[in-house]
Amino acid sequence: MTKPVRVGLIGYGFMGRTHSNAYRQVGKFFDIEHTPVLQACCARSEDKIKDFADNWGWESYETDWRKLIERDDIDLIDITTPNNSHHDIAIAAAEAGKMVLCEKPLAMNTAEAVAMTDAIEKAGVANMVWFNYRRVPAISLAKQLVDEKRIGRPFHYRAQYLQDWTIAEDVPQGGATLWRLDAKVAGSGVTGDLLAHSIDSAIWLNGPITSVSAATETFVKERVHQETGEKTKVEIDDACMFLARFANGSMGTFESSRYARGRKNFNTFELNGEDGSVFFDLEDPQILQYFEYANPTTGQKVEDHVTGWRRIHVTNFEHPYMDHWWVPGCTIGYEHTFTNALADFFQGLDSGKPTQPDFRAALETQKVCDAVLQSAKDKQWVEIA
Ligand code: SOE
Repeated sequence: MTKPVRVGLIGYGFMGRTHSNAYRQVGKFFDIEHTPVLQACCARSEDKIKDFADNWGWESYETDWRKLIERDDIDLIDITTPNNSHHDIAIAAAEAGKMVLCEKPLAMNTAEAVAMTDAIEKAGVANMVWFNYRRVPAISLAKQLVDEKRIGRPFHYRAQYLQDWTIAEDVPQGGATLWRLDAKVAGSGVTGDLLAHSIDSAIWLNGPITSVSAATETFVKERVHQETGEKTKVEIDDACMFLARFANGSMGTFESSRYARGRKNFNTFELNGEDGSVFFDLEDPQILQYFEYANPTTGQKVEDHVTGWRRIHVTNFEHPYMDHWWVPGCTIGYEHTFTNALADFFQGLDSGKPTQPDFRAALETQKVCDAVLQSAKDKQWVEIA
């Protein structure tokens, strides 16, 4: 029997579109009891949100998120607005007893993330944070290989997240589209925006991070602010590199920049263990590279003239999520990671086994982000509590 979940989506930008698409697709591709109803969307600009609602098939719209939360025909609030609004919206939604989904990073900082997690847990409402890359089938397969103990004792974790869209000095900060460059709205630069993804994947694949040592740089010191038209100091990190120690004894390196010419959304990681390694690159998203040194069933070590890295084309029915899409060999893309995430969320409601990452998991990522920024400021290692 179908159980409708009436969704109220806040925000109509890039993420508003990816989520709307996922709500439209999920019930068609996944066998789920709880299915979304596109009940209402919300943004301050009436013209924009009306067009958005028409385009994506939302049944109604609001221009004040508090009104949306007050509506008794809404079961779930989905937050896709800029980072400085996540805290207030999430807490109000939880207190109103709504389920809450929130875009990453969870909050502007750890203090906010703690308050949000407390409110969510006190209300006991279903929740999830949209770290969508976990739902790339090749990344989920990497997690499966780790869980199957094919990697063995881990030694190294290496992540890069590179883009190049802020190199030009005349890119303004602030405003509707470029809020990611405004620290007052975004909280931080690449650390919260890009490394949060890398940290979430790292914790998922390799366990908790216990300490970090970081350096950040802001290459363009002043930019015109879109709202005031005035040149003001840029307070975000344009690039960030950090060393990490994991609780399992392995070491990590993380690098992120929006000044890596030619790199548009280059999100990679490699995990090296005693028995094997995995490597992933979002610019080659269907492929998981795997080096097998020890046979997982016999335990036999293999290194001979035909041993080498395998490029596993993650498009078979045996691979995570793929049996829900097309036929073997037919690829899926970026937008499907959001649909896969939503399917996991609704399956969690169906089974009563909550899905991950929830607010508490995202709080751990937030703590690492804050420790990274603190370390860069103090020029010393920072432990994560
Ligand atoms: C930044 O350019 C951005 O849009 C991030 O905000 C997203 O989280 C990332 O997945 C793609 O890049």
